Amino acid sequence: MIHPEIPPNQQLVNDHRWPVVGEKLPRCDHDPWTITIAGEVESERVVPLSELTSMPLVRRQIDVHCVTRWSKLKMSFTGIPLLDLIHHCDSKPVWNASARFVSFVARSDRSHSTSLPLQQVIALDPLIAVQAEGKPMATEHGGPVRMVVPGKYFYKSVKWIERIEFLEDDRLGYWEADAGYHNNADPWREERYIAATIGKQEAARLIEQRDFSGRELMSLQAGGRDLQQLNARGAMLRNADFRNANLRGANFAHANLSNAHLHSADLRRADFRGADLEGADFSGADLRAADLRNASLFGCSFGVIDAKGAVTDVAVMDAMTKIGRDAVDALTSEQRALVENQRPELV
Ligand SMILES: Nc1nc2c(c(=O)[nH]1)N[C@H]1C(S)=C(S)[C@@H](COP(=O)(O)O)O[C@H]1N2
Ligand SMILES: [Mo]
Repeated sequence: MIHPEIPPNQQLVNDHRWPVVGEKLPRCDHDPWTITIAGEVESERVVPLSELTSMPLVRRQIDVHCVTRWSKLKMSFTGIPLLDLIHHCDSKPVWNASARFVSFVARSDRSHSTSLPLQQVIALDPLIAVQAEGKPMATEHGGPVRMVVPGKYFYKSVKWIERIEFLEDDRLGYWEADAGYHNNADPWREERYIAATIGKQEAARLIEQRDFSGRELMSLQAGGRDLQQLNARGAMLRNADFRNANLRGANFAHANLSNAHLHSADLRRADFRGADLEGADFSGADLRAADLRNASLFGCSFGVIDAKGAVTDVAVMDAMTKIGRDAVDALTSEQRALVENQRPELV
């Protein structure tokens, strides 16, 4: 269904589900949790979590939109508005005139981070959240304390926040620098990814050779191509375009096809075992005898459902199509029904 409050090409996740995306745990560290306000500020401040939670807490309803096409509307988060925290001691802002960006850094093994322009921080008024849906934030969702930034794809909301740094120049975050995620991340403008990582000529050569294994090919344009028996094992093909392509017998095992466009592709006997298919579009595709075991399917589409609920372009499956039961449960109820009607083998 299309809802006016859902940004383009997002779908609502089933009621009680909240997918875990990205890192699952904070860094193992026994020091008491603190949040450091640093960088272009008058003086660095280290705020213990206990001090933070003794400040007045607010409860807000915030719509969550993940770049892999799932949304959860009106989630209830409780915490301290970041702007309150940074005005906490003195009444004037703590940052220096030179500050133009804010970097949010996690207490995690890869020191995961993301950033926002200071003006957007002021406009969006992010929450430093300690509870979700009235319960303490679960560890895998960023507990004890995470950022929740309204109005952006959820990758701008860092889990396990421990450092908030004011910067003169932007410092790209983990997904933005390494995975080609769009730095502005506005879901209403579908700012998901930056452009392809390789040029047209190199793409043409790889398509000719039909070997993408292990390569980084984000946003590759391969619509309508003959790629029968393609070897794309372990390839990074986020946001790749394979619409109407012939991919019979292709090997996509362990590939990353999140948000890939596979509309009307011929995927008979294709191997997607262990692939990341979050947000991929399979509507109109031929998935007979395809193997999707151990693939993750959050936000996947297997048919087009219009505003009135009418269904078109349903992907074709048969009794030889293999697909994980858990993965099917993660689909929206409408998408799940489309899959179940095709009677694939649920394993
Ligand atoms: N520390 C940390 N924060 C993170 C990530 C991550 O990998 N590490 N992933 C981001 C992404 S892409 C999303 S969609 C959300 C997911 O939050 P959730 O797992 O609570 O749904 O966290 C964001 N914050
Ligand atoms: Mo995400």
